[in-house]
Amino acid sequence: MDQDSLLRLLAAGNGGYISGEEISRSLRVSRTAVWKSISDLRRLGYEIEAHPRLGYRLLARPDKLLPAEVRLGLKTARFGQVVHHFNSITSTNDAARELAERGAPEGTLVVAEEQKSGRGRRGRAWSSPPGVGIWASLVLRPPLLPVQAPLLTLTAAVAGAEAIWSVAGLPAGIKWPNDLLIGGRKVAGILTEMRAELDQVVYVVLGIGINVNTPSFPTELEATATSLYREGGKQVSRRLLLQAFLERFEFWYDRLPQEAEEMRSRWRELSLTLGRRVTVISPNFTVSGLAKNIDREGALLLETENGDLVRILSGDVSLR
Ligand code: BTX
Repeated sequence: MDQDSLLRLLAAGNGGYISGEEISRSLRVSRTAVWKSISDLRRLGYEIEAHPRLGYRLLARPDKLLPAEVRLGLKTARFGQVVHHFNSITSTNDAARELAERGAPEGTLVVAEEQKSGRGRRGRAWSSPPGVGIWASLVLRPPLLPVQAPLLTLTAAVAGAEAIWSVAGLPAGIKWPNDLLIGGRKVAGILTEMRAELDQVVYVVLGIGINVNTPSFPTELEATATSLYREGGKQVSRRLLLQAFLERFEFWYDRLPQEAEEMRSRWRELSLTLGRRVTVISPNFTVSGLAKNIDREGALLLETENGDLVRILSGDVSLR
């Protein structure tokens, strides 16, 4: 039986009873099948009361990003419609890459309660403790050239900032290329990895980590990291936030590459980097200058002291 439909019915009851007969009629399954699916949901952590005369009543849903939870009320066509959920995993990007290699459709989402070896860029670690964040990766098959792939990081950053604003009411800004900051501290990061041929992207795995209800950070991150809970003083629903992210990301993604200009101007509004004197550090060079703009492919344009315009494809920015 379709678990999503059963959950939708129970959730629509708003804590009231719905009879087994009504469920079996709407879903066109036997009463025994209903009972079996109710048991499955209970095993996943749903608290469901069964009353001999009145029927079933949903008392509590697990605070986990289970597939049925992510899909319940999700307004996307593709992003997050197929979900692979893990209680614990090494890295959602690795699992999504394997799925992509095996032909997973665009929009396939891997999400975990906890990552044991969550990654940032250049092999850096991403702290991903259980139950308090969104650690998720999407399989994408974008109609882009490999050189345009950085646009995806910008697009996801815009979607992340919009989702945080709409669900938590907090203003997150974007630090080029892949960080979201609140009050100067990192609240989210994006890791984009791709497989490409010379003239075509085969697939992209786009991973996003958002510190949602993290109460405190390891000592080494205490000064530079923050969470929505720490900024706003209240718990934020990871489910609603993930759904908002998927909806905003799909919206902008579907406009690439033809209508990328609209996304770029939204990016500029949310940017913490443009108009600032910055230093960009990458393994091969360090360059300082005034951050003037981002170009069509998502590269950062810096004006150096002697007036040269330098185009930067990747690196770590420090805002001065
Ligand atoms: P980044 O290389 O820009 O940032 C990594 C740096 O951020 C670390 O070196 C550390 O200083 C700091 N940091 C580590 N953990 C956190 C945290 N939880 N909050 C704030 N700062 C932190 C950023 O890389 C990209 C991160 C992507 C994470 C997602 S989670 C789902 C997916 N799976 C996976 O393994 N990575 C991505």
